[in-house]
Amino acid sequence: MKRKRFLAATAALVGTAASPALAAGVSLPFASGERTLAAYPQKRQLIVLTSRPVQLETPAAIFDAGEFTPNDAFFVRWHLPEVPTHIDPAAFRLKVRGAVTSPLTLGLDDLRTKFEAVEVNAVLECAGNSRGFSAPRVPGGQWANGAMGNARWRGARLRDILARSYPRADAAQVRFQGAERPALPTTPEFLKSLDVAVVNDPNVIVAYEMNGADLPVLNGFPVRLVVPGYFGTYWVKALNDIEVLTEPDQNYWMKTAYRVPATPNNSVAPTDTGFATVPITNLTVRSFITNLTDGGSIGAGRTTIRGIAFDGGTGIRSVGISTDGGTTWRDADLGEDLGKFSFRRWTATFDARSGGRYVLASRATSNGGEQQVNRWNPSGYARNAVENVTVTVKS
Ligand SMILES: Nc1nc2c(c(=O)[nH]1)N[C@H]1C(S)=C(S)[C@@H](COP(=O)(O)O)O[C@H]1N2
Ligand SMILES: [Mo]
Repeated sequence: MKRKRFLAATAALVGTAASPALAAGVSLPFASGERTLAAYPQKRQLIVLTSRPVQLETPAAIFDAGEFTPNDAFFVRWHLPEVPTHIDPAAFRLKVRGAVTSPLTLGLDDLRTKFEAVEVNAVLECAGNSRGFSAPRVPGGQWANGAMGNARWRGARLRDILARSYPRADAAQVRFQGAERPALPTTPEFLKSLDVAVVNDPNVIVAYEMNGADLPVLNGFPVRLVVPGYFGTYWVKALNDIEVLTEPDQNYWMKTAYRVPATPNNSVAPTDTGFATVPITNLTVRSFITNLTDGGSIGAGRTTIRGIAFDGGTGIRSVGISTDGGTTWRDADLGEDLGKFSFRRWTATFDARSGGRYVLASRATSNGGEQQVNRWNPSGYARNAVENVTVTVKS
């Protein structure tokens, strides 16, 4: 029954961009930010960045509704044009192979029943989130701030799975691949690797549930890697192959793509060349005002500013709020702590004077002491600048 429903839901994914239900567009606040909205299978109306591969952005209003991003509103990012659309959960197999003593082939039931189930609240953010705001502009998907989301992930610990394969003592990295393959033989396959120290982190899981439900097919059904604190590029979707390597991975997606300058704040000047790079790892600390929009107008009187903050895994220490464009700051009240990898809500109030104009800003500090900074790099990765939200008060 379940499987039939799933196949029906995904059938519309095959073929053209005309299949999803289209709605009116949106205009994102940067050059060429005109986008259509479309409802893909298992998704509500989301902002379409590209349709082949399908890349969908979460509208900003969703982040004001709660700390967790609903599955049907969660952003979607794939690299290769042909994404998995027909996955039979009964036929699904996850292989563990390479530099191991006992290679494994696991079905979905094995993952659910043979390993302890654990849960973690964690933000998934694309390294290129907010890239559209980079100045000067940089190539790549021109995302606004919606290539991120927070979910409660449930699954088996990666280290427990690996332990059953008895990795060899000379294991250096572990490589992950999902179900999709390139359309052309010359295109590199999408492969991502993590150091042995990272795969042994008990927070890293092979997730078969997202917010208490199956993963949407566009978010990696039936299982995906969840690497709390790390950028989304490592969170391999439709995961079906785990290979233990004895040497650092030299494949395109590790050696060439998803690298940042090995400089303070991973930042360079647009004219800089010849700098060393390293693979991107942890999320940078960020905060967003979620209930007020830039250029909007509000009523006079006591006004609530509400938002979210998160970082790369130490948790949020404080969020500063300014109503005067960053001249003065005071602390917002932090909401419930849902774990160090989760969105953390915050609120503050201010008195909005009739006819006034306020340049609002939020600035988070992590428990690790990291603050939001202005950075620029050629891929627009890890952006976490303090952004202004200017509102005018009706008189
Ligand atoms: N199999 C597979 N997994 C993947 C990718 C991909 O292209 N193929 N893209 C990665 C990147 S860069 C990101 S940001 C996240 C996006 O996850 P989402 O689509 O569930 O939001 O998936 C990651 N996992
Ligand atoms: Mo990404």
